[in-house]
Amino acid sequence: KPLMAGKKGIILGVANDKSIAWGIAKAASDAGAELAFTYQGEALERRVRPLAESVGSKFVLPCDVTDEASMDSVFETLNGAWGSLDFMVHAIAFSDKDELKGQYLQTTRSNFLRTMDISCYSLTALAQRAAPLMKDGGSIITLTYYGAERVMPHYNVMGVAKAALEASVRYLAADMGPSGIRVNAISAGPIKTLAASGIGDFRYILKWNELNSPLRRNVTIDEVGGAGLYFLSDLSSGVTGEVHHVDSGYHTVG
Ligand code: 0WD
Repeated sequence: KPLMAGKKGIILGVANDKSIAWGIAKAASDAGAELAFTYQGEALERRVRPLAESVGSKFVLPCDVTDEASMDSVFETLNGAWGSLDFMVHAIAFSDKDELKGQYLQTTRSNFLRTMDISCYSLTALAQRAAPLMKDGGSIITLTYYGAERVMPHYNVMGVAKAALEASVRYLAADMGPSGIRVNAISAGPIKTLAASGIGDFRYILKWNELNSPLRRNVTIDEVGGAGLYFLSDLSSGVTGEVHHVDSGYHTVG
C-alpha cells in the first residue's frame, strides 16, 4: 500500500510550480495522499488552482494568515468535508523586501512585527486550528533557513523570524506530542523561488552554496519534497521537534 494512502493534508504556501511547498505536495500526492491547497490573493489563485487540479485536489481555498476569520473558514471547510486531518505543510513567509538588503540594524518596528506575524506566529495560529482535526495524531512541518542559526547577508529580520519559528517548532512539539501530533522543520538550502527573489544578492548566495557545500550543488524542490514525505509519513513516527537540513550539507561547513 502506498506510503501516504488514506492520509489527508493541507498545503499552505504554494505560489507557483517553483514553490518549495509544491515540491512537497507532489511527493505527498505521488505517495497517495489527498491534498487541500490554500492561496493568498486572486493573482496566486490563478497559478495554484491548475497545480492543485493536476494532483486531483478538490480543495483550493483562500487563506491569509494575518486574518483569523480566513484561517477559521479553511479549517471549517476541511472539517465539513473530511472530518479529520493527518498533516499540514506551512511554507509561508513574508518581509518587506526593502529590509531584505543592507543591515538588520535598520529594521523598522512595523516590518519587524509583520515579518514575525506572517513568518512565525502563523504556524502557531494554524496549529491551533489543525489540532482538533488531528484526532488520530498528525504531522506538521514548516520551512526554515540557515539564516536562523548564523548571520547570512541580507536575510536580516527574516533570520530573526526563522529563529523564533524554529523555537516555536520545539514548543509546539512539546505541547502537541501527547496528542500524537509531531511538529518538525525542514531547513532548506537556497532555491530560486518567488519569495527568494526578494532577497538581496540571492544569486550570489546560490553560487556561494554551490561552490562551498559538501555536495557542491544546490538542492531542488523535489529533494525538499523527499524530506517532506519522510516527515509527513509514518517513516518518521519517532521524530518531533527536529530541524532537519536539506542543504547539500552547507550547515556543516558554513
Ligand atoms: O531559498 C528559499 N527559497 C528558501 C525558502 C530556503 C529556506 C526556506 N524557505 C522558506 C521560505 O521562507 C518560506 O517559509 O520556504 C517557505 C516557502 O517559500 P518559497 O517556496 O521559497 O516561496 P514562494 O513560492 O514565494 O511561497 C511563499 C508564499 C507566498 O508567496 P509570495 O511570493 O506571494 O510571498 O507564502 C505565501 C504566499 O503564497 N504567503 C502567505 N500566505 C498566506 N497569508 C502570506 C499570507 N499573509 N504571505 C505570504
